[in-house]
Amino acid sequence: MLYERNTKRMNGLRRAAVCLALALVAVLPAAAGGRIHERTISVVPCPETLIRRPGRCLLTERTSLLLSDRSLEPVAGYFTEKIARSSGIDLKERREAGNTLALRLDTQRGIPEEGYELTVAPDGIELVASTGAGIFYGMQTLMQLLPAGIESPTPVPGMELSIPCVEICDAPRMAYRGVMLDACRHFSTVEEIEKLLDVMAMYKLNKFHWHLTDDQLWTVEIRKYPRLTKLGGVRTETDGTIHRGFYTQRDIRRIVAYAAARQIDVIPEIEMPGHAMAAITAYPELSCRGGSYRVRNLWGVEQDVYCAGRERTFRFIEEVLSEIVELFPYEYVHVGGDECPKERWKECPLCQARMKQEGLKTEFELQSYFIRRVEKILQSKGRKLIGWDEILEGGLSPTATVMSWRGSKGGIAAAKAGNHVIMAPNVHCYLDYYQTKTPTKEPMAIGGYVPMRKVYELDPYDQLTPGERAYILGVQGNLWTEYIATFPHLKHMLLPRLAAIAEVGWSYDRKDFDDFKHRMNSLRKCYDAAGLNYATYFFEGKDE
Ligand code: TNX
Repeated sequence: MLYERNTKRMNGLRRAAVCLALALVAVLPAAAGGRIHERTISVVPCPETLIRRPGRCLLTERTSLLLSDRSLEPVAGYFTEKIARSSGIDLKERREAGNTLALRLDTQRGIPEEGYELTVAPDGIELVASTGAGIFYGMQTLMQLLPAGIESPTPVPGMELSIPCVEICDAPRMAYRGVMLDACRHFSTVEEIEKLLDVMAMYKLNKFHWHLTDDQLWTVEIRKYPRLTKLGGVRTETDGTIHRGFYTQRDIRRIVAYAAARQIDVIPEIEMPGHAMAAITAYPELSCRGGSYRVRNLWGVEQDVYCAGRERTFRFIEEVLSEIVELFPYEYVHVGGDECPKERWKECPLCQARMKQEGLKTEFELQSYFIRRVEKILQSKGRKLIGWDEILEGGLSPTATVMSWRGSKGGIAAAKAGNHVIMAPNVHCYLDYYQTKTPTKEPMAIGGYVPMRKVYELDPYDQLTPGERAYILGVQGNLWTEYIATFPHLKHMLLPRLAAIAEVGWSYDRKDFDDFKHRMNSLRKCYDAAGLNYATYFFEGKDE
């Protein structure tokens, strides 16, 4: 049954006025020395405006679910299943005497693409957005207004679905809010990745960057090159044990669909020209020297890389990317580009001949030639290229998107040059780094020190003019897995720091660490209810 209540159409101007009025009401206590948000209501990432209204709304078996549009059924289903699982309350589309939960698409109202307006009143809840994504995010907010038990995978006896009355106007500041997972150093199963996507969705993160190939493993099935996973998908560790794993194309499709149901795009990363040892082990003819290789079983980088002089290399890359773009129906493909040693190229007659022929003066320019050629391949398939900030060296293509990891310098330079940028500086965004000043009391990590506050302090717009800021697409947390061998450990590294990444991306201009801390303290109960492993340092004040 569709939603038929005769609601007033609100144009963009009127919406702006409502949001402004809400903002004024919400900000007033802050100006008087109070907090922007009422202490009892904790939403992360922080909404644009939130005001508390008197009273509460109770969802019960008699609550009618009203949808303005059939296209909202999958989004509604996602949440009704979740509500049913923990509370036993099965929200249905029906008309009885009870209150309502109304989800409405309205493209006339000027609500930004991922934004929403949520009104909780005693007689019902109204959620309006211009897209399904907006409805999804509004529902995620609603989940955080419910008791934490809503996150429980099993029924919570006697849980009342009571929600404080509020009016919320919300939209993200940044379009790209991501997490990267390295599947190569330690492999994650499909089920584990699905759990990661669930957590991302909770925080309105919308890009899953999947690091699928590296020196230590090739983890994506490519039909044309079966040895990539047969030989490149397995390594013998230094102690003789075997580490293996790869995703079949079916697995990939499953993850892509699972992510799509959570409004998450999946960005595959196929590393080149370095970090390619697993591929070269499978197909040594792609290297400068040929011969026989082994998938690397130490961390750090390998000297052998793809040969930039052979046409065979580019044919291989084109054929691999053809299958990749079929699997990942999104705008971007990440091609790595980081940490490529140039030693082999210096000694390789074919690479040197290529440099001469193309008029390239240094091996850095050869790397740039490599990436530009690959970018053309992607463009011919209608896709855009993302690379780590090393792609700046030797000359950056004007159309490439830079992911800044060696601090923010590369990203700042790229934005000033008019390139799009994703900020993932290691000093703020490396979730494989330690979380406290006493690493000996933490599980072993790669090094570094990135406590919650440090993540939260990331300023993706640092040193940029208002015009240059437009080139910053957003932010990303990176989970490299050299020292993360199990899924509980992975969650320990991810949570709660992921929440800080989300708040930087979604709520950039209203960040307030003390307020965030308070909200996180109350949302911690959601982790407990969901049975999620997380690091407790931040909650115990041990991370600063
Ligand atoms: C650098 S970040 C790397 C990765 C490592 C990571 C460890 C980047 C583009 N390259 O290969 O796993 O450091 O923190």
